[in-house]
Amino acid sequence: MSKVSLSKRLIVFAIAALLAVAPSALLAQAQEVEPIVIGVAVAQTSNVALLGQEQVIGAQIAEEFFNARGGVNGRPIRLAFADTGGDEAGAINAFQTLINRENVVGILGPTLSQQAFAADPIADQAGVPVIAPSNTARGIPQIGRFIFRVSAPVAIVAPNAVKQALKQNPDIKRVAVFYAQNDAFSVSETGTFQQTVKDLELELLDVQTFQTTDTDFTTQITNVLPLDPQLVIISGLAADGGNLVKQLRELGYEGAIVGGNGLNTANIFPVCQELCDGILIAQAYSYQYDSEVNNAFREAYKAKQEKEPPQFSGQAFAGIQVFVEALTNLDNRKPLKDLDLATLRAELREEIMKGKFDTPLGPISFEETKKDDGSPAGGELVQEQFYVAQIQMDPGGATGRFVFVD
Ligand code: 1QQ
Repeated sequence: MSKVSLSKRLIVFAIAALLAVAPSALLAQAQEVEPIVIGVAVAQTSNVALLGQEQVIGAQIAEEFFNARGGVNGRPIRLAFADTGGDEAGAINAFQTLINRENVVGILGPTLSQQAFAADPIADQAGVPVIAPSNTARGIPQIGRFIFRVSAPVAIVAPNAVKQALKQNPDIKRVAVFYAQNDAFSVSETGTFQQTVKDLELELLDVQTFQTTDTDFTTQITNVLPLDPQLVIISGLAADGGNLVKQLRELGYEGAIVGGNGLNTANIFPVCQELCDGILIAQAYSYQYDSEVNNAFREAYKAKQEKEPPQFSGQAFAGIQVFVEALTNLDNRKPLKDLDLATLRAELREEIMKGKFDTPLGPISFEETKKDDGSPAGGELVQEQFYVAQIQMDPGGATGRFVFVD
């Protein structure tokens, strides 16, 4: 018996003695209000924390929000956080800790697709549902039956930013593309961007590669600038992407810039400062979306952070919401207290798959996918609304914001 449960038993016995009721009855009640533990495995450290920090905030707001509304039929949830850092090994460790030590019912995470391809198979084999809050590469739900995402795939989201660049300047013809070749999401996203360039009958002048750990992009930029691009499209992560934008401008590039999902955070502002101004980024969430749950989330976020909620926070909130509502639906069908952990996890997978959820992202649901060999896989997101935002920096470049333009 652990120290915690020993002391809990002593308190229960003391209360029972005072009330002169059977201790076992009170113990059963104490057991019932044990929180349901949901794991959150995102990047709280490393460069990837520029993206992961926003997920922590979104998940914490969801925990408070749903517990204030009674949790899962009166039983509170508790989020168990495990830091993945920025790489695959960190994500695998965090998943193992949450699955085996925290005994979570499911996991929200990890931050990067690159990490998901390494860590998700572990959860899938253990029969633990995973909801990806920000994994947008092709093939994520196909990792396994227990894998879902609330982050719409790049193939659907990314083209909107290129179309918006053309709306703003219909003369654009010549396009250069940059991407981080050591990151699965960036490779997937650049494939979509390059296909979009072809579909829109633009001229793809050049494709330059870099690493997410790079800080100096002079070689790639000086290769491209003589070709006189009118649009540069970047697929990378926040620090490298922000530096690339900064150096493009410093070396004289004046045309349009489309950034991918890895640049989709105000945490790039300190990197490119006023030179971030004008970057177009497609969005799977808008704080302006008018619904009861989004208005409540927006208010809760603003009360804490004194700014509008960003996409990664909105998606993390939505992921926790899916867990809470699917658990509630399951509890209504089969009381959770009657299920062992393995059964609960397996049943939760089925509830997530068949649920409909009214989230800050709008109404969402999931559709079954298959692996390449035809065997059943996880749930791909079905979402209706997408947007485009443009970064607007204040003079001096210390502050700025995402302005929705579409
Ligand atoms: C992915 C992404 C990241 C840029 C989100 C943080 O979309 O890795 O799939």
